[in-house]
Amino acid sequence: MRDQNINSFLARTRFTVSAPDFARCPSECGPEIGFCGRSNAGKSSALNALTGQKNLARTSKTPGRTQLINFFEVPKTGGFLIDLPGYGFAKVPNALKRNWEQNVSEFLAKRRTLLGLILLMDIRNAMTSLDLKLLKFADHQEIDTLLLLTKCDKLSRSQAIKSNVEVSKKRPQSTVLNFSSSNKIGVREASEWVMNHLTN
Ligand SMILES: Nc1nc2c(ncn2[C@@H]2O[C@H](COP(=O)(O)OP(=O)(O)O)[C@@H](O)[C@H]2O)c(=O)[nH]1
Ligand SMILES: [Mg+2]
Repeated sequence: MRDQNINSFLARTRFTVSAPDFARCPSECGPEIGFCGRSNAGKSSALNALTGQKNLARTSKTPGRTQLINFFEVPKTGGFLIDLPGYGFAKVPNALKRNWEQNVSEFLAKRRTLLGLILLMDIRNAMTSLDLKLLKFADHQEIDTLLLLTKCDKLSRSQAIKSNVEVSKKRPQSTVLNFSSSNKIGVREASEWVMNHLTN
């Protein structure tokens, strides 16, 4: 698919519904790509950058708030982007943390239409134990994974490349991209990955 086509599909993405837990998710009706990562990793910003929309997903400077599973439809592909609740925010009460693990692991295990998972990690703090746990879980469910090393604009080019090489070595089974929503780095490649999974 050509770049222009990819952008025009993703630009039409629109919010459909939020679910508080797995049981209340809409019925499975098309290929889905999940977005997950620690709170503040840049998930909402990435969703906005990939769809070329400023306010599709709310970006926030106070992390840990979104505990809902948000569905976004990509018209004409029959597919969906799914914003999963963020994790690892220190100030979140333990009960809520357990609730997160329950929701996300249940989603990965049971959602049959989930074909791909995009894990967003701050390039300066990638592959924490929670990230690894999630990736193992995705491997086990045979869900394809794309790792976005976000905010790469915060590092020099050579430092960013070095981080990418380190993560790639640990995760040969994943696609690993350096990414910056602010500088639009990696947006084209990530969009391609999304559209390939939604349309193949
Ligand atoms: N420098 C820089 N900051 C970013 C980038 N992406 C997100 N941020 C900032 O990181 C914070 C968290 O972003 P957000 O998208 O809300 O993260 P989320 O909690 O994972 O959804 C916000 O202050 C953003 O402005 C990026 O590519 N570069
Ligand atoms: Mg967010």
